[in-house]
Amino acid sequence: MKISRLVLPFVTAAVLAGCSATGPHLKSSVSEGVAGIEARLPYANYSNYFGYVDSSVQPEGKYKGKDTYYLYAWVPAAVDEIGVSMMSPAVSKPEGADFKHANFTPGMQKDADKFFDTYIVFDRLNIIDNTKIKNGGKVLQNLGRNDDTSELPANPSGANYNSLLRKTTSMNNASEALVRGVYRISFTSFRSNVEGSFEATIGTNVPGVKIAASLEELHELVNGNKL
Ligand SMILES: [Ca+2]
Repeated sequence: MKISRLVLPFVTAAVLAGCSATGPHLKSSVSEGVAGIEARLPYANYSNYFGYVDSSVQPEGKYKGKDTYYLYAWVPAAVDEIGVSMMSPAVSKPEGADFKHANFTPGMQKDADKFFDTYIVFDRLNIIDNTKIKNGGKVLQNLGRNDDTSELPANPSGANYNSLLRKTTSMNNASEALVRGVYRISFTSFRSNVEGSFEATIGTNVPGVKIAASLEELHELVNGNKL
């Protein structure tokens, strides 16, 4: 197997990072042919978030009339590409650097089998100053949405209802550039209620992407306890 110099840092970093959680499932848009088979390469860095939705977790908004929940991500530098995936139920266990909602462990103890059909929307917010994350902001532009993908494992019902999207930066259109700042994953479901566990994954070529369920929490993750 011959690996070109261009892709070697991608592969090496992914191996060193250990490819935890859904890392191996969420792949980049860069692919390489090996022995006649074209395969997508992993991202250099992955960040994972584990959550559990039940009646104790309130939706924060509406998307096309459906109750919608938000996750916020801090991307510390401009990136070439961002990949986002969401699977329900969570299929792996949170590890050291993974982010976790306070309701994840109690929810899993109550009913680990519960899952929903995911739908994700990915937006960039107008927050680029890390010291102002808690002040909030608004959506600058939508960067993609996805309901179902066959790239992720099927859910326990055997349906490929999990979600995955990728967005590459634009050199020509400043509003489509993936700059340092805050991004938002909205998630909901159009075939069921949002109930049960999920794991969300973000892949990029930079380390240090952080994910939280609120801007206050993200602010604290990024800036330390300096609220
Ligand atoms: Ca779906």
